Amino acid sequence: MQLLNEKPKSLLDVQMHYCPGCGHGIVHRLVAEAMDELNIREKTIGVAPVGCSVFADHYFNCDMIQGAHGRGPAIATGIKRSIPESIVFSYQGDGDLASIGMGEIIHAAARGEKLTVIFVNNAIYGMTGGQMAPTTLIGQKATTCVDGRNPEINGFPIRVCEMLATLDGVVYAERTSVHNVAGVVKSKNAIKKAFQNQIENKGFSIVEILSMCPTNWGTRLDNPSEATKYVSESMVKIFPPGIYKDVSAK
Ligand SMILES: Cc1ncc(C[n+]2csc(CCOP(=O)(O)OP(=O)(O)O)c2C)c(N)n1
Ligand code: SF4
Repeated sequence: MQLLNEKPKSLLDVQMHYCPGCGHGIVHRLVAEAMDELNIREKTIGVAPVGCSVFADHYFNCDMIQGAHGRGPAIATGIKRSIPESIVFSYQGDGDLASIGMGEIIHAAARGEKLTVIFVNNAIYGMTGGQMAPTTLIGQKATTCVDGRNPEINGFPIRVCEMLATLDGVVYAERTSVHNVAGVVKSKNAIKKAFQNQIENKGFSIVEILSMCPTNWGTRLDNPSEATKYVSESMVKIFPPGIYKDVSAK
């Protein structure tokens, strides 16, 4: 019998703790597949965030370190500068990267640190129970805006890829999603490219991946497809997938 699909070697054979329908597990698999295919597992060092993916270091089969909330890019900078031959990635949620860690990500990008950033945007604080994030959509309900995000009170969602693409240190910024098969395939290619850029010693690369949080979006847990519909019907309108910067394409 021909084996068509096997677990990536860059993932440990353990059960993940994510909720049914969560996008983090899919993104983990794609990162691991990219590491396997580029044959970089043994020299890769990942920085796990604070957020639902805080246990990413229990799942990836490469060297990992856990960062304080939002500090992934600073920790990754220190690792990459002291071990330049390593491949370093920071894995972050939208609360981690775009709220408490906004200063870190902007300055790492502006400095052109040779890092790969995997940014999982699920438009909410998942781990702490569904508070509003900088990426929460207008009208989206969260525990800290129970009637829905109101721009008069809560401001507007932040488009991270568009913003970082303006910085000269950034060589690659792409937004994808994992809510359907086409999005998963594009996410995989984007993650691979973001690692490839680092292998070629280019500058800062970020992949923003729109992802589902059925638990805190109030969608039915027994029907995770309601959450994928929220991505396709609402999130992509505010956060259009696409390549926002690719210096190598010039
Ligand atoms: C310094 C600090 N402030 C606040 C927290 C509480 N906290 C833990 S996870 C989190 C938000 C995580 O949201 P996000 O980064 O979007 O990740 P998700 O859980 O949605 O994947 C917060 C505020 C913390 N752990 N440390
Ligand atoms: S709370 Fe949301 S982000 Fe966290 S594991 Fe559950 S579905 Fe995923």
